[in-house]
Amino acid sequence: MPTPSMEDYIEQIYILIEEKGYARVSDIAEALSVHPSSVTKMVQKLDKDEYLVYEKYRGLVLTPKGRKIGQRLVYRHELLEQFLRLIGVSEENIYRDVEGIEHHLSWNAIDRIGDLVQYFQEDERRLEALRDVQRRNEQGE
Ligand SMILES: [Mn+2]
Repeated sequence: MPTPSMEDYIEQIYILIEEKGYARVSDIAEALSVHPSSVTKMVQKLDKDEYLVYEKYRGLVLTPKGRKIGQRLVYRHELLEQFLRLIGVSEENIYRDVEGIEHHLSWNAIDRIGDLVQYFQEDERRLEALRDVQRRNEQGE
């Protein structure tokens, strides 16, 4: 199992490769606001654990194991953003809140949150009922 920090790197490398076709150390460092030497160190660890292969001229290539996990991490991040938006969390808090919780939930909890998001998406009236509760609570505050 990757550590939270490894998860951040795999997630970011997956996104960079999806968007640009490649992931350079400098791009990863910028995306994660860390020093390039930290990226190099982590890339070596991820290579050793077989999440990616570091090839001198081709750069970083995710292994099938790294790609599979990367895809799940991106899904988890997007689901949690959707969830927080759905329950009415302010837009300016969403990204930071997701970064704060994403590594600390079990996949079981992620799947159940997925059910809840689906529950609200399947019938518009359910979301309206939640908004009613929120309006009442705001008036009471
Ligand atoms: Mn994330």
